[in-house]
Amino acid sequence: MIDLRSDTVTKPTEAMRRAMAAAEVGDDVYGEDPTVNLLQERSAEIFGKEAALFVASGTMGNQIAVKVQTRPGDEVIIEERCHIFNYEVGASAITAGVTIRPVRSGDGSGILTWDDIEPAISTDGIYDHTQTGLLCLENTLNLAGGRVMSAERCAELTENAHARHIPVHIDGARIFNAAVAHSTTVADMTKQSDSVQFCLSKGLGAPVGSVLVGSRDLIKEARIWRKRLGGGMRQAGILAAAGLIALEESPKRLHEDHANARVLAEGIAGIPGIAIDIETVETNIVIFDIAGTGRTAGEICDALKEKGVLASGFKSRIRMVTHLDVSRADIERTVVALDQVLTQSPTMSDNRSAAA
Ligand code: TLP
Repeated sequence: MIDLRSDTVTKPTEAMRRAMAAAEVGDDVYGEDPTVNLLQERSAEIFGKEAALFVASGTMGNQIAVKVQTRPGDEVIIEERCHIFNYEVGASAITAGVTIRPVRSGDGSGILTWDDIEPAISTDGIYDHTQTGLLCLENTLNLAGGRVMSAERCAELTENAHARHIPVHIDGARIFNAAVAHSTTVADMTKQSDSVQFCLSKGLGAPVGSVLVGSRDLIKEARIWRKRLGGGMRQAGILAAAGLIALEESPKRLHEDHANARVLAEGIAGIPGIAIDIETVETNIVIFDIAGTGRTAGEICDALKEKGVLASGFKSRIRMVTHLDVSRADIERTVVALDQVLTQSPTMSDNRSAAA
C-alpha cells in the first residue's frame, strides 16, 4: 500500500528503533527523564525560546497553549480552516472555555493579513463584547494544501497582535516543512511568537509526540496542564529518543517530500476532471478538487485503494501527503493509478463522448 492519507502514518526508522531500545529513562513527572529533558532543551534551543515541554500529541500541545494564554470567555482568532477549530473535537470550548472567532483570508489562500484579523479583534472592554484572548496561526496551513506563511508575515502579524496586547500561538505541526520550503530556520519562522507547538510525529517521522515551546513561565504553567489532562507520561524517554532523531535528522530530508508532492501535483494536473493549482503546492500536501470528474471523493478513494493507494477524501476534494515512507516510484505509481481510476470512470467517458 502507498499510504498518502497523512504524514502521521510513518513508521519509525531503524535508527529511531535502536535509539528507543537504548534510551536512558527516568520518571518524567518528576522531571527526571534525561532523554525527555534533552529533547526539551534541544527544542527550546532550535526555536530560540526559553523552555519546552514534550507532550503526547499536537492536539495536546495546541490545547495547552490555548488554555494557558486565555481566560474562560475569551475569544481566539484563527483562520477558518485551522486544525484547532476544525479537528480538535471542540476541545478549546471545554478545556479553556473559550470561543473561536474564525476569519477568512481575503485572497482565499489561507495566509492571513492584518486586514483580515484586525476587524475581528475586540479589546475595548465593552461589557457585551467578548474579549480577544489569543491569535492562533497555523504554519504550514494543512487544509489550504500545506501553504506557507512567510517569516516576515508571521512576524508582522505577531507584532501587530502584541501592540494590541494579544499573545500569539503558532500551530507549527509542520513548521519544519515551512522553514525548509522558505530556506530558513524554524526560529526565524516563529520569532516573537509566545508559543509554538510542533509535531515530531508528522513529516519528521517519529512515532509519537509533539513539543510546546515558549517562555519559562508559560512552560511551567503548561506542565501543570499537561498533568491535569493526563499527559504526564513517566518513562517517556523511550518516545523522546525517537523524537530526538526526528528533530536532528529529518528536517534535512523534507525537501525530498516537497519535490515528490510537486511531481505528484504536476502528474495529476493533466487528468481529466481534476482541478489543482500547482503553484500552491509548496510543501508535502497536495489537495485537489474532483468535482469535475462527476464522482465523489469517497468513490475515488475506494477505487484507488483497490489499486494500492490510500488517500483522504474531504467532500469534493482529495488530499495526498508525501512523507519519508513514500518514494518517487510510489508517486509515479499513484499518478498512473489515479489516471486509470478516472479515465475508466463511466461518468467521465460519458462526459467526454457528450463533449465530442
Ligand atoms: N492533522 C491530521 C488530522 O488531524 C487532520 C492530519 O492528518 O493532517 N495541527 C495540525 C495543523 C495538524 O495537521 C494536526 C494533525 C494537528 C495539529 C494535531 O496533531 P495530533 O494528531 O498529533 O493531535
